[in-house]
Amino acid sequence: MPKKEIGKFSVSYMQILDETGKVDTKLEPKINNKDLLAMYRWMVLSREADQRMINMQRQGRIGTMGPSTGQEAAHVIPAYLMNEKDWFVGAFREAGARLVRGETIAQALLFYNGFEEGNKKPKEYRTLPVSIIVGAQTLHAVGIGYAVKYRGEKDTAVVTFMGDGATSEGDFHEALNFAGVWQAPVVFICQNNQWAISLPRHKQTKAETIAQKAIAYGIPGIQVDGNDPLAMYVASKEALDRARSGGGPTFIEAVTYRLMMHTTADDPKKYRTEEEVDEWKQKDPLPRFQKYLEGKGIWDAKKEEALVNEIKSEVDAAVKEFEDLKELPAEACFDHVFGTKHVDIEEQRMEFLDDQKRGTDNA
Ligand SMILES: Cc1ncc(C[n+]2csc(CCOP(=O)(O)OP(=O)(O)O)c2C)c(N)n1
Ligand SMILES: [Mg+2]
Repeated sequence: MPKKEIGKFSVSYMQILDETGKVDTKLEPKINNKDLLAMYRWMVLSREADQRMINMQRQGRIGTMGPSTGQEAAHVIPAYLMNEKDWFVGAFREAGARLVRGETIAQALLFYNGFEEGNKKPKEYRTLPVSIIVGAQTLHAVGIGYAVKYRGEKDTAVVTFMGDGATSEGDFHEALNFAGVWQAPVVFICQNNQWAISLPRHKQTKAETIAQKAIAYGIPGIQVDGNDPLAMYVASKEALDRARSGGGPTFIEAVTYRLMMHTTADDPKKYRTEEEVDEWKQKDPLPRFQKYLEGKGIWDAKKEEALVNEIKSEVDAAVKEFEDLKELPAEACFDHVFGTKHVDIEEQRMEFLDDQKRGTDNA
């Protein structure tokens, strides 16, 4: 019996707006000016909030946080394309996307200062809290996707984010497998930012691309320039349309870069070179998008200056709102462990309150 080829697989890469601001007009999506300017604004707001939070952490005004500077196109654009019926199941490096979804900067500041109130969201708000457990959220997303399908909810997609490091977790592979088998309406977006703390992408996997992992699970996968807002727009829209119309899951590898530290508790100079960071700075999604808008005649230096000032005031106001908040109850950490009151948790709460009353610090 001769051997015969029974499968042939390929992986596509998409870039529409390159580093220099040149556009591939054949692939360029038709986006109205209002949406283009709104997406740019979210990206600039995300960057400013991020930089401010790093400064605040350095000043001891908030706790540890993980910056998303440099990765704005990869998460802000898909979030912009989502609607209120869609579910957002993030990891911890999609701060801009969370702002697009309606979370406030003041809430983010609360979260990074350890206050549960930062996670308080209206019931109908289909955005899950930050998932610190690397990769776990991908399974939550598929579970929700399965429920959406089981209940026959129409026009609803679940979008989940994970990093390159998460793709080595068992959870990630189980999630992709279930999503493929169940044809769950899930859009997986891997922000491949080249690093998982100090572990470089080439030590994460021997595979040439992360996108190709989707093939093994029967899911359409694509590698996209994750610093290209237009490519992210096209890939995310296609994936969302597929999910919402019953076409099943999609996997997007967004190739991007973490320009800052892993978290404010990390010093990246210990494991990567300045040259590498400088090289990626040339691919920054913000100036690239700015050039594109200028080329379309809808942006200029004056508008940029006005936007930057407006956004700085917006962030100032959020910081003030957060810092003006009076004492928040320390026992809030017992409030949301379960959906309803639980006897063990209530016992721990009483013990904690008792300790507080006695002025001991073993709480
Ligand atoms: C299950 C689990 N293992 C380890 C950690 C510690 N940890 C936090 S972030 C991280 C690296 C994640 O890298 P990646 O998935 O690429 O996301 P990035 O931080 O680059 O956005 C690790 C190992 C964790 N939070 N959860
Ligand atoms: Mg990473």
